[in-house]
Amino acid sequence: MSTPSLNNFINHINSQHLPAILKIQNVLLMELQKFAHDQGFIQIMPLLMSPITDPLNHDVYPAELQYEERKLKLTASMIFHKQLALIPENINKIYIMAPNIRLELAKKKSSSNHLLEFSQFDIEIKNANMDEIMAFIEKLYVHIFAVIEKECAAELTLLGRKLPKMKGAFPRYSTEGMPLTEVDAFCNKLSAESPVPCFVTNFKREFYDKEDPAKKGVYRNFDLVYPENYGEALSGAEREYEYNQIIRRMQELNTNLTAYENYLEMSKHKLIPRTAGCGIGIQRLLKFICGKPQIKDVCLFDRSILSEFTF
Ligand code: ASN
Repeated sequence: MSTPSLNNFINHINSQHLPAILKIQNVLLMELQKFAHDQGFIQIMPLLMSPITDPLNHDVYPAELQYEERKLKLTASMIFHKQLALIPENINKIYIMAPNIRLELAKKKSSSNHLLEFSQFDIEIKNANMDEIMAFIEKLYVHIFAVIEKECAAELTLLGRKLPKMKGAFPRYSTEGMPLTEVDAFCNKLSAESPVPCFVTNFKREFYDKEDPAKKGVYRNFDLVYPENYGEALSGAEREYEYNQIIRRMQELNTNLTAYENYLEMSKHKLIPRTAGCGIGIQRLLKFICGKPQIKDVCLFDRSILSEFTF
């Protein structure tokens, strides 16, 4: 072939490991949805554009479309739509297979765990607290790992992967009292040294993660960190839903309130329900299951940072 980029693509698409990864991905996607369905969750369709999307806790290049007179943002996460989807009576638990676009600054992020375009298995539960979400995750991981171990034994052998044991009751660590500058290093150390996934709680980040009403500066949110140096798996939280608190949190973070006009109006009229939820990075989970070093190794089409975008 004439270009290195095409050669790389052809080698990747013909690699022996790829069909095994795709088979595992297939079982993973089915089981995530089946598990949520069996627990009474309702599946919601994802959206790709909206006047508002997740402001994120880090800088990315803007991802917007112009449609007629309007500017619409490409979905960075379904966070606000998850809250709104829980407004109807009798809709209490939802999940979404949600594609997200995040145009990461190439200099700032390690490319081994970041994609510019990825998908989350996003869940949200009405009137839940973060302990209920963490308990759901523990059960989900135990289930997924058991099914994949059983149904994908041949593929795991081909990949040379022995799955770590998932027993649930993942250890929990709080960053309360820890200087902000030490939190990343703490999570990295856990990922390197813990034999099992760990929850880390209390991150200062986006305005929609709830601040503990009893302890200012402490947040009712969490990440799950994978062992074996696989890093961050997911993030989740109880959400802010009360108008005064949302405004205060937005102002603290210098958020431009104009874009959020409709959202703020809804909260002013007490129409945003109290919810908690999380989003699991699907490709990161697949990478961990398959024991691959780079996130692009588990993607049919490379969308990693510095991708050549061959196709
Ligand atoms: N999906 C995440 C959550 O539910 C938010 C995110 O992706 N930033 O908390």
